[in-house]
Amino acid sequence: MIHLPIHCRNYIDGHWQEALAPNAPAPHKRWNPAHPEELVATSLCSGLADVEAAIAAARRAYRTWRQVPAPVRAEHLYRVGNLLQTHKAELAQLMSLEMGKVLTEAQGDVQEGIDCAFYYAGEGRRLFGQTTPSELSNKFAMTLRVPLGVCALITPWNFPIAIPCWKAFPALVCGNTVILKPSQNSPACATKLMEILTEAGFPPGVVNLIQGAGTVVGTALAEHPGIDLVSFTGAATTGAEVAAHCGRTHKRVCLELGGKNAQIVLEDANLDLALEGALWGAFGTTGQRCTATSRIILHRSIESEFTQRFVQQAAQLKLGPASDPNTDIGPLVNSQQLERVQHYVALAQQEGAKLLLGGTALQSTASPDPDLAQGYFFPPTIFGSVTPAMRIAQEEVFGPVVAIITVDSFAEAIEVLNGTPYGLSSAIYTQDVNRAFQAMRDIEAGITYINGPTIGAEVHLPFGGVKQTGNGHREAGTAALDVFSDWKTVYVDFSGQLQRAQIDNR
Ligand code: UN1
Repeated sequence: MIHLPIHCRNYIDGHWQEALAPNAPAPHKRWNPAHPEELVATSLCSGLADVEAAIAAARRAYRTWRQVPAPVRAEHLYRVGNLLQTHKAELAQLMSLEMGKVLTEAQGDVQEGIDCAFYYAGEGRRLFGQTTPSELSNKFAMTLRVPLGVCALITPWNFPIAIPCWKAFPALVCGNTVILKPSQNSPACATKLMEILTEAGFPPGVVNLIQGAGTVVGTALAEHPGIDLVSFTGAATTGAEVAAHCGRTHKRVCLELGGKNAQIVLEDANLDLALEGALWGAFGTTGQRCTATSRIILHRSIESEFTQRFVQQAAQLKLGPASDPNTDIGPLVNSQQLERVQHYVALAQQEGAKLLLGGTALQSTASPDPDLAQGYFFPPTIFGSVTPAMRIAQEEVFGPVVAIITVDSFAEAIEVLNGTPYGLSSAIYTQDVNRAFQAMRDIEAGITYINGPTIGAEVHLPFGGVKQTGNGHREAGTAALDVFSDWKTVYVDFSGQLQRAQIDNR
């Protein structure tokens, strides 16, 4: 049984605390997006004093945490994994109330955190460097991973457990200390995660949490010289601001931004499979994934059959509160997100796209189900007759809206897929092995699925994208270790003499 509302405080230097400034703004209120009259959480609107306190604590803790052997650091993560497992059902229930993810998917979100904990715990015994011969005799050369310092993790609401875990666990196992700044839309999930981290026994200052509304805390962290790295997941526009702040103090910044992910369906595809993939990819998580399928590129020969069946199947999906086990599609996260989706639907119609399904928020329909009348529900929405240059085919919507584009050849499909500023995830359905391999090579995206939906990346593989989806870094897998550590090169000369390198005596 979860008692609401949850008051979400900061966790700094091993203590839960209120905002430090005496005149801090009143706490932010987070409402259940299915029933916006139900208060789920209140969270602190922290200010600069809280940021300073967290950075000071994290810097102090870093001096000793970095000296703890990596396998011992990793033992904390094994405990975290077990605790997440114990609290999985409760966390999933809270997530569905707080940000509207349906229960099965919310459990999947927590499971991603659990997988991540065990994966990076294992990495604690595998932080391998390299050894190499020196060009001089009686000299030895090697590389080792060293931590960066204090890492600020600025995380979104759409994966409120998994994404903080993706960032925090590799950071911690590498020997960094962390400050988590979660979205104001999911403060309670972050609070519960931090409670689990404290129970796992991290020393004071190693893990810290600052709640905040708007950009005050994020900007302060990104500008502060006491932060060594910022890892940010969120909108491309915010990402550009974070990067600009980080640039002024030359700190490392890892950005995971938007997507305009496409699924190609070729003429030889298994249509049943492609339809299932499209439904799940476009409407799972109410389309609020950076990996969501927001374009479907169809070969003209199967366009009519695919579209007809897709519209028919999408129309069967059941909207409802995320905590109801019969719900397929939960609400959007808040009223701003609802307005954004409505804006894009109107825009697509103005551009000449043809609305084939959905398009109207439940709040605005004539006889809404009384139980759903107040929530931010938006039905599966499908546009046909979309051309690649339309804004609905270029810009990220972050909702249950998908644009169908028709093409005449495989080459055209790839060209259309690549023709956006983003490049996160992608999918192609074909039975032709040659085309599958060509697509693997030619699609401009960080992730390509062959005969699978654009969503569902696994924690032990690199995650991230090309072009404006990010700045070249990858999360997850061993790639994340490169984000959260530096390479130190060590030369050991055991000749007993001064050997001069770069003097040409060969
Ligand atoms: C995101 O939407 O920001 O690949 C992350 C997926 C999930 C992660 C999505 N494992 O769909």
